[in-house]
Amino acid sequence: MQDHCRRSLYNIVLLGDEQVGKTSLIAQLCKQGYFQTYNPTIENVHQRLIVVDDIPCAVNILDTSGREDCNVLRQQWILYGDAFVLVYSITDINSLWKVQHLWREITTMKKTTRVPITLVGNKSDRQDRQVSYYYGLKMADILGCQLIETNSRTGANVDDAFSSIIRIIRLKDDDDNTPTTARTKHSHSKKSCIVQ
Ligand SMILES: Nc1nc2c(ncn2[C@@H]2O[C@H](COP(=O)(O)OP(=O)(O)O)[C@@H](O)[C@H]2O)c(=O)[nH]1
Ligand SMILES: [Mg+2]
Repeated sequence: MQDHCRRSLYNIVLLGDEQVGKTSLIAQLCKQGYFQTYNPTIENVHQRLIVVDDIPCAVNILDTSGREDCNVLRQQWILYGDAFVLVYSITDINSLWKVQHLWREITTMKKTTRVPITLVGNKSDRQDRQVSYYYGLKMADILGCQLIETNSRTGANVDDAFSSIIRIIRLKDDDDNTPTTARTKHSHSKKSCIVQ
C-alpha cells in the first residue's frame, strides 16, 4: 500500500450510448433513487467521497451525453478523465459496439492502453437481453478490463462497479510508483463501498 504516492482527487468519467443508464447508475451510487422517466444529460459533475476497502477516495464523477453530435465535448471528457466507466445496456448490442469505439478513442487520445477502465453492462433486470454475459465477458477480455453487470433500477452491483474502478485506479497508481522489479499482484478481498 502506498497511499502517500496516490493523488487525492480522481476524475471518473461515465461514457456510453444514450439511454444505457449512466445517469441512473450515478443516482443509485449517490442514493438518489431511481427515475423511471428519461432526462437527457449533457454533462454533470458529482463530487463525492467514496470509501473503498476502508480507504477514502475523493472523486469527481462526470456524467455525460451519449449523443453522437457531442464529439468535441467527448474529447474534452476523455482529456478530463483519469478513469472511465464504459456503460452499455444488455438490451442493446449496438451499445456494446459503441463502447468498443469509445475504448479506441480513449486509448488513442491517452496514447496508452494502461487507462483504468471498468466495463458495465447495465439493465440486468430486463428480460429482452441482446448481449449475453459471456459476450460481455469476451468484450471485456478484448478491452483488457473487468465486466460488471448492474441493475440501476434496484442498485444491484452498482457500488461494486464504482469500487472496481477505484481499485483499478489505486493499482495503477501503486504500479506507477513501484520500481518494475518490485511489482506484485494485489488482492482485493474486501467489498466495502461507502459513498458520502
Ligand atoms: N429496466 C431498467 N431500466 C433502466 C436501468 N437503468 C436505467 N434505466 C432506464 O433507462 C432510461 C435511460 O436511463 P438514463 O440513466 O437516463 O440513461 P443515460 O442516457 O445513459 O444517462 C431511463 O428511462 C431509466 O429509467 C436499469 O438498470 N433497468
Ligand atoms: Mg444521462
